[in-house]
Amino acid sequence: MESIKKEFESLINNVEDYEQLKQLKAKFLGRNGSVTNLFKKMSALNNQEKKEYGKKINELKNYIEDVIDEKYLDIKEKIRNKALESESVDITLPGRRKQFGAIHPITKTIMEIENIFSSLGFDVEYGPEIEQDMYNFEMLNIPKEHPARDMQDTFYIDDNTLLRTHTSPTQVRVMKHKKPPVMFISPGKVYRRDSDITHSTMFHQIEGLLIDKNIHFSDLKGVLSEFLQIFFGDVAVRFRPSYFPFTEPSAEVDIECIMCKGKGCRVCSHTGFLEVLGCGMVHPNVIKNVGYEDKWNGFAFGLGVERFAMLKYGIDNIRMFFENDMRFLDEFSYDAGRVL
Ligand code: 2NL
Repeated sequence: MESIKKEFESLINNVEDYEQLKQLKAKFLGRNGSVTNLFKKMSALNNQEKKEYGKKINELKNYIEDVIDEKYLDIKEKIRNKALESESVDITLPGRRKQFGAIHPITKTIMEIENIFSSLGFDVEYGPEIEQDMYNFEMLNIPKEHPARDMQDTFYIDDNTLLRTHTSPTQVRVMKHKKPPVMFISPGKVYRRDSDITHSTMFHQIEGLLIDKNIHFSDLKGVLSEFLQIFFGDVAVRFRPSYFPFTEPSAEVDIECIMCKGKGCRVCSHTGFLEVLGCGMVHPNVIKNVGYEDKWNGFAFGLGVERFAMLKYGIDNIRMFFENDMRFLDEFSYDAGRVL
């Protein structure tokens, strides 16, 4: 028994994993194990000897079992420590946060502008992007030889069909089927054969139209000044004479430069003002073309959504809107103002 115990003690020290431990257990306690074989020898002994001898073997057996159990726990802990070391977690890393969706800055700007005009009593109307020459040009008093009608400036599908170059055709369509008075804006995509850092072949426009009786240029000034001050904050607004075939008189509207507050900078070409809108009193020919009686009159205006979004959010390249770089779009997400 002494030599079995010594042998066991020297072998157990070299055991490193479960497999070796299992083999060692079989060698001593298994069906043909050295301790098990000691029990088999007991049949040759008398009762008194059996009692003493049996007690001693049991003690040896219990001792071996205890040491094996301890070794088992020892191996288990070693495996766990090794895993903790190799699979360690860097608790200084920030947690994974939920990704929030974002409204595209162009959509966001359209929604803001729609909200302002809704609050002033305007409806919102949409129309097709593929238009007829009739609605896009003819009804709007744009003469046949006007450069905008040229193949160089407009995407034609056939002689009479084209991608709309402004949202005015939607306004013509509404006037054709709705009796006056009307007041609404029409947002949407428009297309022109032009592209550089400030022009894209597809861009977004919002046009507005108000037709009633005895409408004056002062009504136009009041509505547009109010709108611009709600959208950009409390800025100075100025109206300059201009020309459009579909309005008479026509004007362009400038706001005080929001980058330099009117002092003069690169953005406003050192003029202190930014051009943001085109507008005017609807030309009598347009009133006649849609079938309205000449007692009706009103005003109209048009603006480029990309330009409004660039000025409001300080974006200097129009292509940012169409590249869909997640780092850019994420700036407009619900989560963009997060505090880490
Ligand atoms: C600009 C100029 C403008 C209009 C659009 C309009 C529509 C109808 C009748 C008369 Cl149906 N006018 N729209 C009028 C003046 C200017 O847009 O610079 N847009 C970016």
